[in-house]
Amino acid sequence: MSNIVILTGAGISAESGIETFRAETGLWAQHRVEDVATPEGFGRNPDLVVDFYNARRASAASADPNAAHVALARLEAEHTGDVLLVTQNVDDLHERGGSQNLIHMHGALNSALCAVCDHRWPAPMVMAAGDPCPACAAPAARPDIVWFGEMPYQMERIFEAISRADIFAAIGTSGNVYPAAGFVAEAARIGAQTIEINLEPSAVGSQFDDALLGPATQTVPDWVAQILKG
Ligand code: BV8
Repeated sequence: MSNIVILTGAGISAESGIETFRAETGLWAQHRVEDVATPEGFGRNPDLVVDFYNARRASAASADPNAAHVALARLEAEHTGDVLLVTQNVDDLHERGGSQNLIHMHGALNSALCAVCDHRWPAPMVMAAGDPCPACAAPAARPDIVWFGEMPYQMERIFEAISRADIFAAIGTSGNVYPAAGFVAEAARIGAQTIEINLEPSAVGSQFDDALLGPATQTVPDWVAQILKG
């Protein structure tokens, strides 16, 4: 009975029509990271940042989970060992694809956060800078997103799961952003078998034992079927 930890990135949602970050036409080609994905950027121009996430919330709402999301939910449902899904993605396609044991380590578009009292509530489709917090009434609503320089969520729980992993898989992530890109090194250190599932090798591709190259809607169902066959 093997325990599995899976890390996903923007590539698993690409075939659902959601833009990735580092493709030529990707999100970071259209916006400066410093302006839309840092606390400093939010401080400088909260309207720009809130609008950036409003647009992404709308595109996620009009997208559907694809065969890769559904295959990971099947793995969680049918595999006899533990399956933990850690996503860097802020869309809700894993949930809508049926995954339950899931950590959004970089936050979620559907959640709002109070910058004053840390209260969280379901985000409206259109958030405005200065929206009042339902708990403390401060005009301090912000997207519940982990920006650069902020601590990703549930890191202890993630490292605890990696410490018990027999298999670590990274799917659709370019391996540019830390600490997520460092998970494979930790998995390898404790002796897990590591596999990278991507269109092409990532920045940390050389650290994986195995690779499955191709579009996630083909490679992920194949990989899940292989795991479930035992
Ligand atoms: C932190 C917000 C510290 C949400 C994002 C070393 C250690 C620790 C930190 C650092 C370090 N070195 C540098 C840092 C700082 C920084 C960092 O990593 N910088 C990088 C750029 C060098 N890290 C941080 O700031 C992190 N915080 O470390 O805090 C700390 C310590 C104490 C106290 C306080 C703080 C925070 C990182 C989170 C930042 N937030 N986004 C949002 O807007 O969405 S990052 C952003 O990039 C997204 O979250 C995204 O998920 C993430 C990674 O991108 P990918 O998902 O990989 O997407 P990408 O487009 O890059 O790649 C897509 C891949 O899919 C490609 O490989 C492609 O081939 C593949 N693909 C495409 N289509 C398909 C496909 N694969 C299969 N099928 C397809 N069809």
